[in-house]
Amino acid sequence: MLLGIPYDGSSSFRPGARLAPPRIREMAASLNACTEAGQDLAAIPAVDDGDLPLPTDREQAFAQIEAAVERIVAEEAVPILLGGDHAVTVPAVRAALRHYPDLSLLYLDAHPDLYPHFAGDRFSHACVVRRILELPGMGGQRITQVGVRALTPPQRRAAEEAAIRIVPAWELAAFRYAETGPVYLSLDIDVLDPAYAPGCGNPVPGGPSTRQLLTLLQGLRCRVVALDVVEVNPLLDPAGVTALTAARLVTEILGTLVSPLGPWPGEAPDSSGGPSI
Ligand SMILES: [Mn+2]
Repeated sequence: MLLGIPYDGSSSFRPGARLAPPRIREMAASLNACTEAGQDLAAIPAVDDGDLPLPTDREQAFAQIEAAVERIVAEEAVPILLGGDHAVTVPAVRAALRHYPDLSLLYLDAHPDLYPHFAGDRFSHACVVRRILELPGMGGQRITQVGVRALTPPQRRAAEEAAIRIVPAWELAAFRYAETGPVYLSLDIDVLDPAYAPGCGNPVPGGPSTRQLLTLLQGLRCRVVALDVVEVNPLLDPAGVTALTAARLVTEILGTLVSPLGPWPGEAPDSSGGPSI
């Protein structure tokens, strides 16, 4: 179930992500409903539920996001959320965690988002993982943060204390992710190098290319039960390339939902039948 979340009231810098859902849809229309390798995504009974109408009050907006995600997961459907700034992930994970108590979080982002508060705001998009850590039933051992390259010493300590797995941008080439339980995948477009995704509020140089990230996503060995792509800012994306890239990344994640799980890319098939999940 595709759902736009036009919210950017938690952006700390250069807001505009509230405008992303229609822009991502517009650019997605130029892509075939197939993955790069030709998997037919029409095999997924997908529904686009439009954009969630949201009030300006943040507490009410978060409550509505949580309720919307709860409705989708209750039907065992996969919410595909188009943000919005990254703060929308907090109510979405809360709802998913209620339905999947053993939920893991795979968080792709240049930033660790582990500030206890940012400029006095506990629900800034810079505090998302910190708030998720506080959710009942969620522990740091179930959180993997990938592509990080903006880790301050206090955030590093917070990650270590919570036993979060941090995979910095410079270790991405060797990264493999396999998880047997349900996974919430949160993709901040700023995980990409700004050369590939310039249209975001808080870019950080030194990230992976679109090619490297696509390969990483295609290599996931897990069951994604909910996903979001956040922080695309159409005000900073005049050519639409960031929105288009977001759409492309989503199609490859959807490919992991329809394909039988095979060997890691570049590795020989496992005679035991591959990873058991
Ligand atoms: Mn970020």
